[in-house]
Amino acid sequence: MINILPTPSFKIALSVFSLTLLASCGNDEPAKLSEQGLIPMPVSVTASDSLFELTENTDIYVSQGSEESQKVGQYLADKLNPSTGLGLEVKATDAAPAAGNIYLTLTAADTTLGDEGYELNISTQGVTLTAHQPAGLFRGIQTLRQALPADVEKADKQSGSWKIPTGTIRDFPTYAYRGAMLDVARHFFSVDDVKRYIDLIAAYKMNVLHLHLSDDQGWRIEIKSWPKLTSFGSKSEVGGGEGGFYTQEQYKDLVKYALDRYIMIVPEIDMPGHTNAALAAYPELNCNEKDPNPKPYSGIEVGFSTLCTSKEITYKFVDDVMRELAALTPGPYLHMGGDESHVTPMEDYIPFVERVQDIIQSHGKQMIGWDEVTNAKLKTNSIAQYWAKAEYAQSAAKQGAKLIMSPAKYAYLDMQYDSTTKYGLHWAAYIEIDSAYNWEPSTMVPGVTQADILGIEAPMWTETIVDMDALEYMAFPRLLGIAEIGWSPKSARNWEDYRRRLGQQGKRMEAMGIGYYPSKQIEWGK
Ligand code: TNX
Repeated sequence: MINILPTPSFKIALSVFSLTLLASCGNDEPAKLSEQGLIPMPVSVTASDSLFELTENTDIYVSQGSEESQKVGQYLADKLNPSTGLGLEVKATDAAPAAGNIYLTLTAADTTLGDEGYELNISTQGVTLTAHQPAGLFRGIQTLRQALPADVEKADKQSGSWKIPTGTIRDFPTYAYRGAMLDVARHFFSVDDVKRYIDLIAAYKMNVLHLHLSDDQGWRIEIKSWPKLTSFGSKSEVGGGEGGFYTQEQYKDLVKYALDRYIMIVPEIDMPGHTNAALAAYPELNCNEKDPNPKPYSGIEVGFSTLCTSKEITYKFVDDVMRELAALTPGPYLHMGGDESHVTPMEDYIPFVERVQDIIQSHGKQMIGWDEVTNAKLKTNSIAQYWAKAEYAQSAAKQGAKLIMSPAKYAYLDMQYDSTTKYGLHWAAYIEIDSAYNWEPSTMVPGVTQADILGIEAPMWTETIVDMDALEYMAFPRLLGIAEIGWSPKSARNWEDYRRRLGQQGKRMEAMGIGYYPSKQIEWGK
């Protein structure tokens, strides 16, 4: 429920406010907390009419003994210090600090906040952020960033004052799984690129990065027991570029970087289709080793390759790959793709998926697969990722397996905005800002209810996306809408209000250096 309560002193406050506006210089005076343009929209915002200002005396206090809270405090300091130049320090404390500070504290008592919920109290005396878990503190500091002037996101020192409107926000997510997917197989993205994407999705409270690590065009993760996957299979990509891969050390670094931001990485190895890179590296994985003997592929057709499902060596391969991936993955999920296996007969596809599911479980993980895997018998802890076919989503729900909702027509970030967009595809739809926002996971497919849905995900396929500029242009601003669909209650979402808030986010994205698509549907704030 959204709770925006004007106080009786609203009118007086408003006139004081307008006077201050006239007198201000540097950063604009902030709007009320309820008018800040927060995305995702919190569960409840109660605005009062004062301001709290960060000064040179402000520090960030965190509860003594919580190393994780300390790290969250440091993340906040690292975001605020470059632009404000205020030199906020992170200090441990066993009691609420004196007035004028920011206080991050955990409460054992308030379990209703869940793992990621938080309560943010901003008064003239300071800021108190309370959560049940450190992840909640991390989500809460993203809201605090958005309550500050947009210039706070800039990388170098800005002039102006750092005022935050007062009030209380109580907030927690609707869906447990709120993801972005990045295809690093069609075009390879470096460790630093992926880290930037992680920071950007973290700012909008997403908690999953799904990495599509293999496809026809390249294999991107070192597998020690099958070294040619990378020594041979990583050296290609769409358009003939040199490709690339992550060593296991680099991958572990990414996993840790994401975890420090309370984001889980879900690794995907696509099979039995989308496997040309593996088949070219290891001809024995083809049914007929010699004819055809696949070559590295740099086109964008799909559906022509398959692992040989009738050979035992295929399952040895899958077992080795999944074992090594499981060892690199602290989270519960391994994604086995399973999409568009057009040259695998259905009578071979079904037992293959079921056997891969067993292999994944034998390594202590749960399987995720694209919606076609519902042709097989799914375990109830397996997850189907809906992208195209309603009957597959219905089959998952009937089988008791949960769903991740990624409807291509609304959630695919590689779809063009309109026919003039310089990157992207349009096989599913042209997706303007309103269509990326105006869909509701729990009513999308008849027979699939909120209880069947683990969460949502916005995939970025990269056939036409060659670098970070293209990626950011396609992801932003649509990703903010998808993040809101995953986080905010259905009752708090409405296009006109979102449109206004997104307009305000424009200068914030600019300050973060995001080259977003300046859609004409939005009035972008100056
Ligand atoms: C379909 S969505 C695919 C991908 C392509 C994408 C391009 C899905 C599970 N498979 O292989 O990259 O379309 O939009």
